[in-house]
Amino acid sequence: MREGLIYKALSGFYYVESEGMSFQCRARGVFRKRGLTPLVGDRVRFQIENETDGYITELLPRKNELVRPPVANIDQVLVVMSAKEPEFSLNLIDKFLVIVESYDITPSLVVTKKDLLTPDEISFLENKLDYYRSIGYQTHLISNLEDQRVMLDTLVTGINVLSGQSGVGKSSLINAARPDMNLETGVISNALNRGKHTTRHVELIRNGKAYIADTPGFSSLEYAHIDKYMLKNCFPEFVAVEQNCKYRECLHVNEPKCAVKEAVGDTILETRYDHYLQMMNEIETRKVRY
Ligand SMILES: Nc1nc2c(ncn2[C@@H]2O[C@H](COP(=O)(O)OP(=O)(O)OP(=O)(O)O)[C@@H](O)[C@H]2O)c(=O)[nH]1
Ligand SMILES: [Mg+2]
Ligand SMILES: [Zn+2]
Repeated sequence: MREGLIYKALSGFYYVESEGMSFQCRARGVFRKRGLTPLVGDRVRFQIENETDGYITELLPRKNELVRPPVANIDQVLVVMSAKEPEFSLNLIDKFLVIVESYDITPSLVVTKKDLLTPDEISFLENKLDYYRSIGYQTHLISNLEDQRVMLDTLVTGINVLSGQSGVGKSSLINAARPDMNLETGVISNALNRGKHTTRHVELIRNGKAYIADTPGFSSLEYAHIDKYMLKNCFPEFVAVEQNCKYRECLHVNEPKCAVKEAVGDTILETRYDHYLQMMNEIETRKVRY
């Protein structure tokens, strides 16, 4: 019996890396019966049939997993957003950060396509990004190959997931690190100003001690697992001041003497608070789905 890491899942096959070799594996039916699906990032035990094929017999315990993109055992999520094309959105950034925080995974923020901005736009954006730095997120505004390489120094040992809309430049970033991989990158359609979902499967690519997961761009964000008490804990700058709220269970919405509300516009960025209220509202009004 061997142990290995699933680095790619495609068309019912799991590609497992073990001791420098790659095996194309199927999962045994027992997984389906138990409702378990192996994910990219899973450590597994497998039985080999020959030099290239095998079947997975056991999933080793996961430390975490994301639904979208489907990856297990994540050490860092790089939330990738473009400065332009597709349009920059603080709203999407905040939603993304909340989702990653809700799984107790470290997020950091990468804004691409700096080269498409004027100097004024750059300083406006840097100013916003400084706020995210001040609340503890590693944040990079990058453009060309050189920036991309510098950014890759921030990868942590283990599994780093690139996550963001289609067309923001996730695969381009990996190509900067591993030109030999020659991942397919897409063009932005002019009419819609967004990507065309060039990447269609999740794949881990090794860069030294780090793995980077290239993922398809998402088209919707899933936060059905987040309730309003979890939500407020996903804003680190709220957590930092909430001991000064009058009520211990303060949700920072209508309560009097709320330290979070008092800090909005001062030390807390208004858009962050607006997006918090918006997500809170979506959580409170969401329908129970069967
Ligand atoms: N101007 C500019 N274009 C970039 C930059 N990074 C990526 N691009 C371009 O943006 C387009 C989309 O890049 P991809 O790397 O395919 O984007 P992706 O995030 O992998 O998209 P999906 O696979 O569809 O999720 C390509 O035409 C890239 O050449 C950048 O820093 N500046
Ligand atoms: Mg891609
Ligand atoms: Zn409060």
